[in-house]
Amino acid sequence: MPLKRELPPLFGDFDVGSVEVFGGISTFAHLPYGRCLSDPSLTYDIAVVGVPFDTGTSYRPGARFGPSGIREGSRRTIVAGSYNVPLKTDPYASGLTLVDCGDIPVTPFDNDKAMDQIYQGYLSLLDRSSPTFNSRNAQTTFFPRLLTLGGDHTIVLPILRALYEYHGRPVSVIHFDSHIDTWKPFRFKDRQDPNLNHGTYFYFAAKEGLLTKNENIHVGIRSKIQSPADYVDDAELGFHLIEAQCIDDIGTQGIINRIKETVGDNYVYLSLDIDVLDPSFAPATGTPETGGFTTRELRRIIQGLEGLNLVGADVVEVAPAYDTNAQLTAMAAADVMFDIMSLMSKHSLN
Ligand SMILES: [Mn+2]
Repeated sequence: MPLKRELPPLFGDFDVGSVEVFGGISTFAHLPYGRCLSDPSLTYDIAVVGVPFDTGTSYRPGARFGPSGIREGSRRTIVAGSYNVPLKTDPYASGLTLVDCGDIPVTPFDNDKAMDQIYQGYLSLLDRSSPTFNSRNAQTTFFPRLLTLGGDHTIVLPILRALYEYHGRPVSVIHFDSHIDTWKPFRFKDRQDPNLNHGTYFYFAAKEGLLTKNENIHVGIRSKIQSPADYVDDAELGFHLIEAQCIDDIGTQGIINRIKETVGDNYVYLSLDIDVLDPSFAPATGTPETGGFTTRELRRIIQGLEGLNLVGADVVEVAPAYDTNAQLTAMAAADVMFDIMSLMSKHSLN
């Protein structure tokens, strides 16, 4: 039976924006949700996508809940009121179309299958036109850009494969992490293939030619290693390295300068393991290491990367089950991601 009486205008007489912060269904920073994978006609300039995969983890599992955790942590980034003061920009007011595409479905039962699902999903999300860009920038080719919420770090290999296929050239990687993730993969005695996991994916990426030769850089490294030879192997794969304690000597600006000198005007992929932060700022992660950056230091460095040709980015290894009740890790991840989104919305690819 339809209602006979007329209902009062529920949202006409009070401030909807104040409820938006804590009410409603979570998308990243309250972006509109698009079913991008099932609807190829959906177009956007920048899209957020979750990859809930964590069966490449070596220590604490749980990063499959990272995408939903980071979305929850991003609630205070609202559509009306997100002017990014240090970056002097508001992505929502940029005129670009921003969307949260939800998650790429990935199986927890077969890692090879999951890698293929991520690759296919990412490629499908890249294969879109822009609703706003071409009319405003006739001289520049448009490429949609994806911000990925991980997931453990293994997911970066299929992402880099998709970017290589789409752009037809290797990218330079800026890798924020406490670990180098270029470790030589071991081989099970009864298996042919060397083992892909969240500490070896960059080894595969370099060997497959997905990375530029010598223009990639790790930032925030501080884990124990097997021997100093690990750093030699790492350099041979094309990586420069800034250790975490380096910040005491050259400061955030010194680190920004070294990153920019390394990647230049190459196409850049920014990959950020939340364990680059000190565990006191980000306890909820798979392989925590003490002695990391503060959230303020990390955000200052990210904010200093304006003007780079960012083709894509991720924040990975957020495992919300180990977070504080105050969601410290999820909030840090969300705010770092919003800074990266702000960088992208200010600067298109050229
Ligand atoms: Mn790590």
